[in-house]
Amino acid sequence: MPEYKAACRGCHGGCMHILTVEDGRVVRVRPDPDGPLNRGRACVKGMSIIEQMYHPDRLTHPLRRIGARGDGRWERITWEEAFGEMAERLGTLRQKHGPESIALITGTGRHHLPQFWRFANVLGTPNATSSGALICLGPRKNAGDLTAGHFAGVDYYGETRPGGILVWGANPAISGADGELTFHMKDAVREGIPLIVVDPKPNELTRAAKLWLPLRPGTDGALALGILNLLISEKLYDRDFVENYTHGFDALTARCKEYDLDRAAKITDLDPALIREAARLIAETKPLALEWGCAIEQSTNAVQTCRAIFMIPALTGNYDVPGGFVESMEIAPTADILLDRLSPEMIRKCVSGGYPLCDGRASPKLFAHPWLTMEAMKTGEPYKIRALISSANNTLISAPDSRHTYECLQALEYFVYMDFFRTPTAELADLILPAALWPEVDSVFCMPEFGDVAALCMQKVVQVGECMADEDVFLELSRRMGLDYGAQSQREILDGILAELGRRRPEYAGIDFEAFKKRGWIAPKREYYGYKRRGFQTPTGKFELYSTVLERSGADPLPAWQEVPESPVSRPDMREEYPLILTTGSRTTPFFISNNRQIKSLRRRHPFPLVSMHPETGVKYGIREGDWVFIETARGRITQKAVFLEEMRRDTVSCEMGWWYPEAGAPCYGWDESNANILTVGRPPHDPVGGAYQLRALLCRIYPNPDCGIEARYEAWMSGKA
Ligand SMILES: Nc1nc2c(c(=O)[nH]1)N[C@H]1C(S)=C(S)[C@@H](COP(=O)(O)OP(=O)(O)OC[C@H]3O[C@@H](n4cnc5c(=O)[nH]c(N)nc54)[C@H](O)[C@@H]3O)O[C@H]1N2
Ligand SMILES: Nc1nc2c(c(=O)[nH]1)N[C@H]1C(S)=C(S)[C@@H](COP(=O)(O)OP(=O)(O)OC[C@H]3O[C@@H](n4cnc5c(=O)[nH]c(N)nc54)[C@H](O)[C@@H]3O)O[C@H]1N2
Ligand code: SF4
Ligand SMILES: [Mo]
Repeated sequence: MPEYKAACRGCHGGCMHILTVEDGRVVRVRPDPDGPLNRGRACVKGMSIIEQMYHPDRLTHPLRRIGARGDGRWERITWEEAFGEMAERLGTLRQKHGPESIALITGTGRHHLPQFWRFANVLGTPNATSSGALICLGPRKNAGDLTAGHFAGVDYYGETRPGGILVWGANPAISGADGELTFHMKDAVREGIPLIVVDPKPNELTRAAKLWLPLRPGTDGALALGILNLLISEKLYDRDFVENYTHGFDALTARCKEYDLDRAAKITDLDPALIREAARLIAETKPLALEWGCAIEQSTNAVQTCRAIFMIPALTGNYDVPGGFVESMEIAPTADILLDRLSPEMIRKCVSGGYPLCDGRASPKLFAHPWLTMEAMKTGEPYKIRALISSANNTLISAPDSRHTYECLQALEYFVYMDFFRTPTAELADLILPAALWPEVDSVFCMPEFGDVAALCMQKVVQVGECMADEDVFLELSRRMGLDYGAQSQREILDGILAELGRRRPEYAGIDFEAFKKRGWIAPKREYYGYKRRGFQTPTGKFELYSTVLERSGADPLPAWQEVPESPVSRPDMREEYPLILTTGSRTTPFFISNNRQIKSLRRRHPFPLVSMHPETGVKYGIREGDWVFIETARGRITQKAVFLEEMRRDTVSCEMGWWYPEAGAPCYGWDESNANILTVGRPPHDPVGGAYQLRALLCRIYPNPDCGIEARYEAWMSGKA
């Protein structure tokens, strides 16, 4: 039977698997022992792909709404009809109200992201957004670009092993390095590589750590500045790096002085001795790598916090050294997003909120602000957004302030939604399009942001129903709308990427996509100390502690920290009603954000959303372990099931994100029962640099939910009775 090598995208991806095909169906999937990143390993998400592909609820053809919006009534149509309708409706709006009246939304990193942005630019709208970008990776990536002209990650793949890993606001034993494979962090724990972990909640990494700093949520920036202050004042930094390769050390020194040990300890609610010990351990550990996550980005301090944390491994001499915090390799480019198609007038019209990293001032890439873009649908401010194209985004679950999202989506004139399954968000659309899963897509997969240590091949090995890859939809829609997409086919784009790869690395020249499918991947040897050869790719050519780009765009050139808008400190008036700090997120192995809840083999592993708290906190509010609990903020309430963790901070509860219940049925699927974003804030104030909003440090109260029917409904569904 034919076998194919294909890169898995059950998370952000990176494992190579071998797919066996029989009679046009994938019948077997096994991890490729030679996969350069996974080496024969896989997780349950990847291994459930056959169940996902042939699931009875999988979308396999386009659907058109026939009832009122959100009624749950749909009719099957052909792709021909779907493209005809989209071209006509979107074409009319574009002509009558301008391309900016059409917004696009996506989510976390998926194979077609470059084509998503390319389509937006070709259509001529500046209003492309994502419920990930501004609060996930964007701040870290931008912090890297602003400071070093580059992004960096842990050197898991080189010959030298890290001497220690600083894990900050991330749980890579579950989430992976930005979703790329969890195996490496688990290996590090097994090998006894020392960890320093900054996280308010205990987990397997905090338990394995040499030092654990359970700080008050939302105070990461103050801790980072406090640590920098100690590194500088105690002369624990790398003199050669500071003197020869940095810009703005004196200014940074002055700024950090504002965060002396006492102040940093007071703000973060940590023992000053622990912070001091952490600074010393960071300085002693060589090579030290940094593994950081979205927890530090989901607050109004996102970019400056990321900048401060980014400086820690660098100032201690671990930047781009073997086994340290290393630059991504830029093996191949991603598909060109044709940014030059947007006129300056259109760029000015972007619903960016005026944040320097969104409006083009501090970053070449334009980002519409997701919450403000939603708001424009409802209020018409600054102008009305009338149509939305959603590709890989369950907005109602993943965007902040879900009730607001619901109202805004209801106000749309035209809404196209593309996914593998019907979701709560899909039910609000006019047209639902069936997307292709990873074994049904051809692509060259590099993640320049995440280390980019290999170019991997995704390949279409079968066709399921009428499912189509998002990138093919964008290409065809451009053709139908008479837009110049700049390429005749997806294959042409892929061959172009491989040709550029061959120019950058001549040893791989001449490999086209057909040849690449047979190879499966390209994984060159890592190089280090790029900055010594060519300087830093910043305006000064140095590692910019003082950012000249931020200075020019009117933002604070130095890392800074401010209390978040909703915390026990900034809102003492709310304390009585909402006495606890709430953080949301905390990934789980079987699920990827809001995906996979209908995949029974995965759901069985983690049937219900869990809210973690200290046992004494539970008892104080009348809760026993295993109870369903109401979690309530000023925005609303949801319910999740209580877990007691002895080492948890007593003032903090942590709930899971991404929950909806396919078993509750269309059109609502229990979208507001356990969805963390019912509780979060999307409106301003935002992060002044990058527009991030508050998902991690909020105020809440908790109390028992004695009549919860979620478990009974689940049991009925699992046993096939519902
Ligand atoms: N409260 C709270 N909210 C959060 C977070 C948090 O920690 N707390 N995390 C945030 C983060 S980090 C992120 S990145 C965002 C993520 O937000 P999203 O990326 O919107 O995540 P999902 O909710 O999983 O929605 C993705 C949808 O896309 C579908 N999908 C997956 N792959 C494809 C594809 O290739 N094509 C198409 N057409 N569809 C596809 C999935 O089936 C799913 O329904 O959520 C954010 N929201
Ligand atoms: N299995 C699986 N893997 C995933 C995903 C998934 O849904 N499932 N999602 C992918 C995506 S889009 C992303 S962005 C990444 C996210 O992966 P991570 O960045 O690891 O995100 P989380 O697991 O949500 O949260 C990480 C840690 O932040 C802690 N935390 C909460 N609040 C704070 C705070 O204020 N400060 C600090 N320092 N820590 C805090 C939490 O307790 C948690 O342990 O994972 C990716 N990988
Ligand atoms: S870790 Fe990610 S890439 Fe690897 S098998 Fe799991 S879902 Fe697939
Ligand atoms: Mo994310």
